[in-house]
Amino acid sequence: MKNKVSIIGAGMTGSTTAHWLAEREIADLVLVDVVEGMPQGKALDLQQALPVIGKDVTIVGTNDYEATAGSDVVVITAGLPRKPGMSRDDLLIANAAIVRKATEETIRRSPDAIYVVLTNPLDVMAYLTMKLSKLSPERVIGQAGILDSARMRAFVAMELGVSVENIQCYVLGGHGDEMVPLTRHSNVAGTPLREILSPERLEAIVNRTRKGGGEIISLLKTGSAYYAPAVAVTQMVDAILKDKHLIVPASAYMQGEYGLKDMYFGVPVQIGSKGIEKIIEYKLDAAEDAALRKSADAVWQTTEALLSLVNI
Ligand code: TXD
Repeated sequence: MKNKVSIIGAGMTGSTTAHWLAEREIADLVLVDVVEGMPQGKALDLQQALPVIGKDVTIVGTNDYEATAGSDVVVITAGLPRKPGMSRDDLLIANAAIVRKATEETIRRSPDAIYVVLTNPLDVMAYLTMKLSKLSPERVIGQAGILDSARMRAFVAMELGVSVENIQCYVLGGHGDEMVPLTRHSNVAGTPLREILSPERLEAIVNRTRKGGGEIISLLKTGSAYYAPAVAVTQMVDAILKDKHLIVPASAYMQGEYGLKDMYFGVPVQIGSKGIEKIIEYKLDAAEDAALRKSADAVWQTTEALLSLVNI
């Protein structure tokens, strides 16, 4: 029997995730959106691309959650971006309502699913999904760290003219401006980044990584990044469906790890068929620890704002 992945929100990241996943031929796909005709049209278009690349999966586009029944993985990308005049709290309320609906409609049809959440504010929306679904925390994972680390890897590759395959970077913390690129743990074919790049160049790469999402938003003018976020989700779904025990940074529920509790936060995790199998605790130096705490404070503030605005 084929696996089934439902993607809620067939916008830029949702439909691009469907594209990357279809290429891997690892699951039948369902795209759900509130806009009438749009998920149906995108699904049909993508379905018609598959004869050319020789992939046999079924892609359904719909406005009805019924088609999501029995999903192995549910990906939540539904949400609104911030519009002029909208505060972060306004966005929080709007996206919390959307994520609530997506979670409630999917969990009763797919009680055994693993959830991968993408909607912003990411760490808090993953928290909300976990609370509303009443799933155990390891079954709800937020995507941020693979993307942020991939951005840093791309910048290092561009700087050094080395294959991206040789570059490992680890960005932890919340998915926001306070994220923590761990330069001490990042390397090029085993050689620490700090031994290859000058402190100035490294700092420039760290700063560009932190602002990586904003750089793309200001270039695109409408909307935000979608190729890299979508392929990051795809890697997580692949690791779940193939039970890969893959270690990547992702947003996970903290139960004392890194001294944090009752919040979602970006840390190294091991992903397999049951979701998060393990949270890995790096030994951090004082500067890394301080940066992580600052990032955690920012996520905690948004989590508290959610709790004051939304009943869960
Ligand atoms: O790495 C990350 N975590 C991020 C997160 C990287 C990129 C995008 N990030 C966030 O994902 C972004 O800030 C948004 O909160 C979500 C979705 O971003 P995307 O770029 O895909 O936005 P779009 O193109 O506007 O798509 C959102 C879709 C759109 O088609 C809406 O009609 C739909 O969500 N939508 C809904 N679908 C189903 N159900 C409901 N209620 C609903 N409301 C809106």
